[in-house]
Amino acid sequence: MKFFLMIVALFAINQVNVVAQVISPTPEMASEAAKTVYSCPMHPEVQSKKRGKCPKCKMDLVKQTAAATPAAALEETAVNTGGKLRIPDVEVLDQDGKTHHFYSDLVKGKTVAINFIFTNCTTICPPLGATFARVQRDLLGKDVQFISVSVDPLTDTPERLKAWGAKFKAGAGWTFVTGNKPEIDQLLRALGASAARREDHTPSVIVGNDAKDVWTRTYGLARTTQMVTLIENVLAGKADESIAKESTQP
Ligand SMILES: [Cu+2]
Repeated sequence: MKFFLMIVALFAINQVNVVAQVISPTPEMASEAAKTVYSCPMHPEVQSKKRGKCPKCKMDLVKQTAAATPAAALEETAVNTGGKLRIPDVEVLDQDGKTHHFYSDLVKGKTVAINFIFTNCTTICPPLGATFARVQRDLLGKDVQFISVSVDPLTDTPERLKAWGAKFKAGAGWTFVTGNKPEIDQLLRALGASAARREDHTPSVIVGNDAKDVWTRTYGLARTTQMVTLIENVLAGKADESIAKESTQP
């Protein structure tokens, strides 16, 4: 672990040096840099003035803007609503083109795992989909619903989402959600998953038991067994924060 951190640190230092050699900062750039904060999407407490990786989960730190602080946004949402995540009941379309109200039809009274994808993504979405598929198979017979919300509703038609799900052999109980952009944007904001660019979307997964009002968030690229354990705990009404955090440790 220490060795790994050293490598990360050396890599970070090296990158900074390269940047410093290429561009000599102007005063404006320096003041811009001073204002810029990079933070981990999963661990908002991890903040840095430089690009790099989160020491807790190794995710790339992302530049913090009002629109791109998913974990912080979720916390804010939870605090604003007295600890309860307020999930909008917007109209959405599933992969068969059927209309649903997001909260009342897909979430209310259920245990759900929600991730955020777009079908043209060539980076984290394929592994996010593959992980969901493995978790769904491991939880076969358990009352858990899987939901993938498109962060690119203008491109992701129901047909595209259906084809994308088929690649992962998505089973019954896995709903792919798209819809009109304003509604989907509202949904993404409420779930703390909006990003200025679709490429910057969060790899986090929201796991919740609506009946027992237990909600947590985990890293969508965590090991399958860790996500399975977390979902089983949430299904049982246990929100063990340490489980969510552990799942991001190396
Ligand atoms: Cu992606």
